[in-house]
Amino acid sequence: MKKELSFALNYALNKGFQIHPDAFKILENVDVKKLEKIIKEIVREKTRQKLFQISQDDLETYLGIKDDPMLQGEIKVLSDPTMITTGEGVKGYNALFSSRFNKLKRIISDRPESRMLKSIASVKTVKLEDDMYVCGLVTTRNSERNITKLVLEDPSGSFEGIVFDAELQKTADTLLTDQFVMARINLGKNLGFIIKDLILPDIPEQMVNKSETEAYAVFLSDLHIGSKYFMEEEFTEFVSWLSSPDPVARKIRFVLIGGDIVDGVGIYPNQNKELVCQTIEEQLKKVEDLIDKIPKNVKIIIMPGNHDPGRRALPQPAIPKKYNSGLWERENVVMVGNPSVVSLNGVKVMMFHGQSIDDIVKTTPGLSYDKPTNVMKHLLRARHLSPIYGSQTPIAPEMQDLLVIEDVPDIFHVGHVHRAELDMYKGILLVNSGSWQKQTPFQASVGMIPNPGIAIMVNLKTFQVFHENYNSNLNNILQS
Ligand code: D5M
Ligand code: FE
Ligand code: ZN
Repeated sequence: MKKELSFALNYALNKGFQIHPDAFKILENVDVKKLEKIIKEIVREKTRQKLFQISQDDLETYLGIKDDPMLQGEIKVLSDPTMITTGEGVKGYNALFSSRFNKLKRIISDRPESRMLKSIASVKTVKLEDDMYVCGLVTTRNSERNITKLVLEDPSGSFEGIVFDAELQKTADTLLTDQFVMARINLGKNLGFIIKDLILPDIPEQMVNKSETEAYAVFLSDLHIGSKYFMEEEFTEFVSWLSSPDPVARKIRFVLIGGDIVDGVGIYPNQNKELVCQTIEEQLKKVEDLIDKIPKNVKIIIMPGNHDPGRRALPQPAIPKKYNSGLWERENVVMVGNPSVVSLNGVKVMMFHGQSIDDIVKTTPGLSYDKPTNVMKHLLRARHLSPIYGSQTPIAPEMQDLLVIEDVPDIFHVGHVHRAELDMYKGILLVNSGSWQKQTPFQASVGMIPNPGIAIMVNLKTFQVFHENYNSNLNNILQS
């Protein structure tokens, strides 16, 4: 028994108190630094009442940890790609890109400038005197010393424009291939088009939805269960904290897992040498065992990432039942695809594993792995979760582009890059939930420094953010 605990027990016994076994269980879970103060105050209060027994109820009342039955835990899945119908070959890709264009054109039509929008084919034929607006997907971006050339495409055709303005060039240089943009254009002296302004769909400033009660959500991702670098001890400690008397733990009603829940099998060469569980079934069984330690009044949302079983191309359906029906059958578990939008007591959370970050940091000046929330802002401005087609992130030829950010979320939850980080953008809380896997030899070889072992928690009524750090090597971990 810890010395602080035996001190507390002896203190109460010496004052003539009895301690009920259920109360003892709670004391065992209390932070040892707080034990002395707690026991002395309870003894003083109960001595005053002339009641010499300490019960579970006494402790729960003192610690404010009674689970509040009024705390809501209502979850609705608002958007989930699990039941998608995939198109075929070229036909599928045409449908995908025309859906992308149409959805984003609808989004940008809220802008006043869009009343002056013309099709690309038509601006080529009319005599341009005033500025005109066109919109399209970026097919090429070429930066030379002091100009940037852009090629945009809409259903009527494609057009090349040149950016001369130095400030505007900075914006142009951050445009991603296949991203949607609106351009103000004019005809230059030698009949080329000059781009005078670039307008992104972006997010309007808005009021976020909040929960009526103070329920908390925990944001996790990249557990990599099955990998020998999975921080099993720390994660188990965190899971037992969820049933501890800590007042924050007692208010948790949701746990969101944003992908890479397992390390998978055959994901990278020679992976088997870095696995402690060699099959998907074994890995998912371990997930089940850990999840079973979470209190049953907590809803757990599980979304896949690039290491989880099932389809690799985006959008990804939920982890298929055939690998572990137990997860699908649990009453407190909700299996969703990647990306998904869920409502937690009315707060809209958009969950996306974040595969596209790899492609974006490679081609965009100013963006890097150590500030993933900056990439998340970029995605919100583009109103698309994975604009670049044909790079490392596989995208399936769906009839609809389900990666367009149609609904503005209140919280945007991403993982993948193994760096826990928080930020805000136009009232939206941005959470990158880090990881529970130590730095792997691969990550070390490319200089990626993860900050694993941090659980981010959000009070859904106030949007106040907390975190629990289980990584003894990290002190100041979150920039916000
Ligand atoms: O990815 C964790 C992070 O490591 C993510 O930012 C991508 C990066 N990563 C992982 N494997 C590779 C390869 N082969 N090339 C480049 N970057 C990589 P995770 O999804 O957890 O493996
Ligand atoms: Fe990962
Ligand atoms: Zn990943």
